Amino acid sequence: MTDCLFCKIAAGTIPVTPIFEDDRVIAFADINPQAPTHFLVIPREHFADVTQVPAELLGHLLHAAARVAETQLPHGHRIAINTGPDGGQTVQHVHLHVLGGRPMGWPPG
Ligand code: D5M
Repeated sequence: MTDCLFCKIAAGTIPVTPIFEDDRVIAFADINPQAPTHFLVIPREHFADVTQVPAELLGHLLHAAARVAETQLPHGHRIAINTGPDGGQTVQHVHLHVLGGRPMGWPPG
């Protein structure tokens, strides 16, 4: 989608420093970090939210997030997928938040 922020990041129009990337996904630091380490994992292909993502790609996104977390966050991490207005989603291109570097509270706000 031409007016989608994360499509522009995936296409390289908006530059980011990739933490990890392959032919289907890219991971990069969140511009507004909510923890000492906070990165996003997005598919290169546009899907508005997690309900639209095919199972195999969803597995690949989660696997990529876990592999990067494993190397960067040895004490643990949280993966979150905000979805829709009640879920707090503000960018309408599915993305996994990976947070760590401090103890996480529960329940989340
Ligand atoms: O999270 C959307 C997230 O996207 C939010 O944490 C900020 C982040 N964001 C927005 N623009 C950028 C750029 N340009 N680089 C990196 N991160 C960005 P949501 O779950 O939709 O509320």
